[in-house]
Amino acid sequence: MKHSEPNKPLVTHIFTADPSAHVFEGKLYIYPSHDLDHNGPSNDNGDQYAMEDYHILSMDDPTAPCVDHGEALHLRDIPWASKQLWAPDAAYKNNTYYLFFPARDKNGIFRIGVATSPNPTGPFTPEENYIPGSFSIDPAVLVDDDGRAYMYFGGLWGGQLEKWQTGTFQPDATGPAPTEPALGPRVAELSDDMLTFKHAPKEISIVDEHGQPILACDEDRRYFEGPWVHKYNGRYYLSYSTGTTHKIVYAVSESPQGPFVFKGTILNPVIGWTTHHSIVQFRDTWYLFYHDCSLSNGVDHKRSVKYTELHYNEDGTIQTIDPYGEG
Ligand code: FUB
Repeated sequence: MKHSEPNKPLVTHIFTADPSAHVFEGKLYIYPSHDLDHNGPSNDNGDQYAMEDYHILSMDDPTAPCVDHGEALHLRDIPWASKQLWAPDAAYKNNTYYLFFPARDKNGIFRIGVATSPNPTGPFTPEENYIPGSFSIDPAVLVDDDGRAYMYFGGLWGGQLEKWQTGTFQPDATGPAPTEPALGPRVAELSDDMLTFKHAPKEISIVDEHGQPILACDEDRRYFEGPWVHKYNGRYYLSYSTGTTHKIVYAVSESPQGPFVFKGTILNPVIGWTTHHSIVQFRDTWYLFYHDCSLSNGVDHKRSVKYTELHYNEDGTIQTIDPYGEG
């Protein structure tokens, strides 16, 4: 089998996107979306992302061959879901692996579900219903050092976050005016069994260096989708996609629920409209997992998961990565 290399597709026999990477049992496990080819519509609603199952990938280390463990969960086995298995994440707690995933419910509204397995590669058994009170897309779960677990989620446009500003689904709602604060991702602490929220999701505040909210018109910095939270030297780093400006950027907080202070860019734009990432430490090196559309020559819904090293400066800021630069 082929060895894995930085900035190269981890697998080429299927298209994969939205990688959530974790170290479980001393190995790297990647929980991606599984992109499907089709001739359906492509639009701002994200209809082109018509995924139906999840395949989990693993590597013994970043130079080892990447193994596809096959189908771990399929749409047909999720009682509440109708279509579009988008970006998932996984967590380990209570001697159990949890797969968190968004999908449209039978009314076409994105919800977030959970499925469990004794193994990091599944197969995963879904719960009968989605997590009560969940909505929108792109769950990312941080199990903190004290054992408390937090889910971060939310995405604009196809991800429907604008439609939840009142707390209930408003099908015709649009985002805030350009000079209003941008919408933030949501956070909810998970119950000890990881199957429900402890409280209604709260909006996370992302502010600039003066403590002023990032505005909706500030498309180089405002939140769009794909949150990820990791800890470095005791501080919480929230990273996310800016959507229309195609960057992965980050903000830092002393608390897992914010407010987060904007810091800078982690990843410059990749080939393709979407950009989606995760950050993980393996042994003593930090890695950024991301995707692009180079293998499909730019077809937005045929993406490939890659990784590269991530480096911090002495003050805790992160060095910006050029996905097509040296190294
Ligand atoms: O893969 C479908 C959607 O595209 C994800 O949920 C977003 O983060 C974007 O990558």
